[in-house]
Amino acid sequence: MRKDIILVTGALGQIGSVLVQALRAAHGASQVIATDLRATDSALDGPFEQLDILDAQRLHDLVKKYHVTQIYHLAAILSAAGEGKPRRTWQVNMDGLFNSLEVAREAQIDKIFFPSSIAVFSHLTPSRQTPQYTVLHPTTVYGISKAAGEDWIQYYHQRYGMDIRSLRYPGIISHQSDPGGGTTDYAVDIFHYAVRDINYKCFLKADTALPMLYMPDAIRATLQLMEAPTEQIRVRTSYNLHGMTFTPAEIYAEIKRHFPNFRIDYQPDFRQDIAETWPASIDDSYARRDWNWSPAYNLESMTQDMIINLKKKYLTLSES
Ligand code: NAD
Ligand code: AKB
Repeated sequence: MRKDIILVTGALGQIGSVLVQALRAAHGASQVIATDLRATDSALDGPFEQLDILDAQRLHDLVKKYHVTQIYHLAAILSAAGEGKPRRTWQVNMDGLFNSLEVAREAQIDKIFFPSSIAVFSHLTPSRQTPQYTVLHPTTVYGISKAAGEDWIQYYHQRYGMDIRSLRYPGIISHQSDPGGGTTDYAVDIFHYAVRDINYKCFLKADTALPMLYMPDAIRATLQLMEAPTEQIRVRTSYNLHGMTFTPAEIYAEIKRHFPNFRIDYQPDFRQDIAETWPASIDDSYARRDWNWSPAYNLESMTQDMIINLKKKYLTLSES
């Protein structure tokens, strides 16, 4: 069996920066090639290459140079940022996916990971316990690109026999990295305000319930999916994935247990309209059944862990 050499696109983003560390811990630092449109000035513990995912030739050259065997294609423009630049978002999200799929086909890459999102759903989708197979009709350019991407990866699997695996991530909450322009970003931002003792202006209404997942669970789900035997992967579009559901009022109440003086006020903007088209909770029974998915964190344990880690982070920053 050949040794895995993994190329990650969008590796400096909220998920990529944590996923690269996890992949390096599992496979060895030199086996994981981090790439991103942005250059990095931080000291990485392994190879990094600047890559615009729209540059198919450079992607091809990097795959050849490093003898890449797996691609984690994370580069994308997210829901809120995407509404400000719909054509660019379509181009990056769709052409970027095609470039990854085509290079993988030519180079006979073993496995590809493509993250989808709860953004594929809409106001026409059942909002509670949203089923795996249901009506989609997304309303953001980001959601449209992810829904189309899910169909394309299934097409490449059926037509070319390629092993492409995917998760519909909910909003991801992390202390290690900042979110990059999504509708669920408030659930990370709120912690940064709370630990610094600053009041928070929330861009969603108090009662807007959304599905969320804590980063350690997101990383574990991703690695578990990618390591599962091929015959266990029965969803070839994208697996529903769920961690927890809460509203801004509920996360505020949970944070207030740690910071009794913390204040929030609600100033909904265009992201409220996006959030209202997304489900409140997700039925992830296919993931549970096929590759034993089960989240470890709930609202209470995630909040506690976020606060411990962000307090440490700000303390270190203030000391440096
Ligand atoms: P992010 O916005 O934090 O990071 C995306 C990265 O892609 C950035 O580092 C950016 O520089 C890079 N990028 C943008 N355009 C590029 C281009 N042309 N070429 C190469 N790189 C480019 O996003 P994230 O939160 O880390 O999300 C990673 C993936 O997971 C995305 O595909 C996203 O749709 C998906 N996802 C994320 C969430 C979430 O809550 N974070 C939820 C669902 C799905
Ligand atoms: C966003 O809000 O755009 C992302 C997502 C759920 O895909 N966090």
